[in-house]
Amino acid sequence: MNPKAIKIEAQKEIKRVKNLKNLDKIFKKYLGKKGKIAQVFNSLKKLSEKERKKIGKETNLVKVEIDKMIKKKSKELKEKERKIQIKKERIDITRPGKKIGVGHLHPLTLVQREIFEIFQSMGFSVIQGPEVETEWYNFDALNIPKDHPARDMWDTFWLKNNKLLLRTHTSPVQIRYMEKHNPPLRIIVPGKCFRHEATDASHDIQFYQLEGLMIDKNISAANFKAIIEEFLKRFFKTKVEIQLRPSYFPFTEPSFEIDVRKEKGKWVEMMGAGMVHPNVFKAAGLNPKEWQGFAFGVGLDRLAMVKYKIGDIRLFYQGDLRFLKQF
Ligand code: FA5
Repeated sequence: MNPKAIKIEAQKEIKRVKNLKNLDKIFKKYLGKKGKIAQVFNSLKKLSEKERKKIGKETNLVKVEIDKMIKKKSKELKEKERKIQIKKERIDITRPGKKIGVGHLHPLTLVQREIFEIFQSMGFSVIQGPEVETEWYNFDALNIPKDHPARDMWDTFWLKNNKLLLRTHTSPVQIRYMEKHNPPLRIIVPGKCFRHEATDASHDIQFYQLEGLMIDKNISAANFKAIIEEFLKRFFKTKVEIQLRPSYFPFTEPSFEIDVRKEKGKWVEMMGAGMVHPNVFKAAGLNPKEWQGFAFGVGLDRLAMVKYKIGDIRLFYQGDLRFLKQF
C-alpha cells in the first residue's frame, strides 16, 4: 500500500478517535510490529533498488509523522480525561451536611444516675445483685417461709426447675451483702424486678427498684425519714409531700409504706420500708442485739413518672421513639 494513502487514512482515524484506548488500537494498527507500516517495509524487498530507496524513505517519513500525530492526540486526550475526572470528583462545599443522629440515655438510666449521685454524696455505695435468684435469698432469708401467706404479696415467675426464680424485689441483695460485709454499712441496690401480675398504668411485669440499707449501732426510723426526705428534696428539686403509712413486710418491723405527691397531684405509692427484722439479721449471720438499721425499696419507674409527669409506666419499655426523644 502506498505510504501516503496510509498517512491519510491514519490522519482521519486519529482525528476521529475519542479515547486513549482506541488511540492505542490505532497505534498498533499502523505502527505495531504487524502494522501497516511494518507491512510496507516487509514488501520493499520485492521492489527494484531505486523504488526501494524511494518508498523506504517515504515510508520512514510517514512513520515519523503518524507517530507525532498519535503523541499529540494522546496528550490532548489525557488532558480531556483529566478534566472530566476533576469535574466528577468535585464536591459542592456549599451543600448542607448530613446530620448524624446521636442517641441518648433512657429516662430510667438518667433517673438512676441522678439517684446514685445523691446517695453517694450521703455515703452510700452502689451494689448489684443477680436478677435470677434462689428461693432462699428472695424469700426464706427475708423471713418469708414457704407456705406463709405473705408470699402471695409477690406473684413470682418461677424458672422451669421450680428452684430458681426471677427476683420479685431487690431485697435479696440485702442478705447477700450482709453475709459478706460487716456493719456499719450503707448501700443502695438498683435493679430490675419481675412480677407475674396484670399490668396497668402503674404496674408492669418488669420494673426497676432501688433498695436502700443502712446498718449501724443506733439507727432509728428518724434517720430513715431524714435521709428519705433529703433524697426526695434533691431528686425532685421542688417541694413534694410525703406520707408514711403503717404497713406490713415480713422482713421489717415496724414497716411503712411511703406515698409521694407533687404539686397537689395524685398520691403515688412509691416505696416500702421499715426497720430490719431480727430474723433477717440472723439469716445473714449478724447479731440482732448488736446491730439495727432501716431498709427501703423504692420503685424507680414511679419516681421517674412523678418527676417527668408520665402517665403510664409501660411507656418505659415500649421503645417508642416519640416518647424517648423527649428526654
Ligand atoms: C417490696 O418489694 C419490698 N421489698 C420493699 C421493701 C424493701 C420494704 C425493704 C421494706 C424494706 P413492694 O412490693 O411494695 O415492696 O414494692 C416496692 C415498690 O416497688 C412499690 O412501692 C412500687 O413503687 C414498686 N413496684 C412494685 N410493684 C411494681 C410493679 N408491678 N410495677 C412497677 N412498680 C412496682
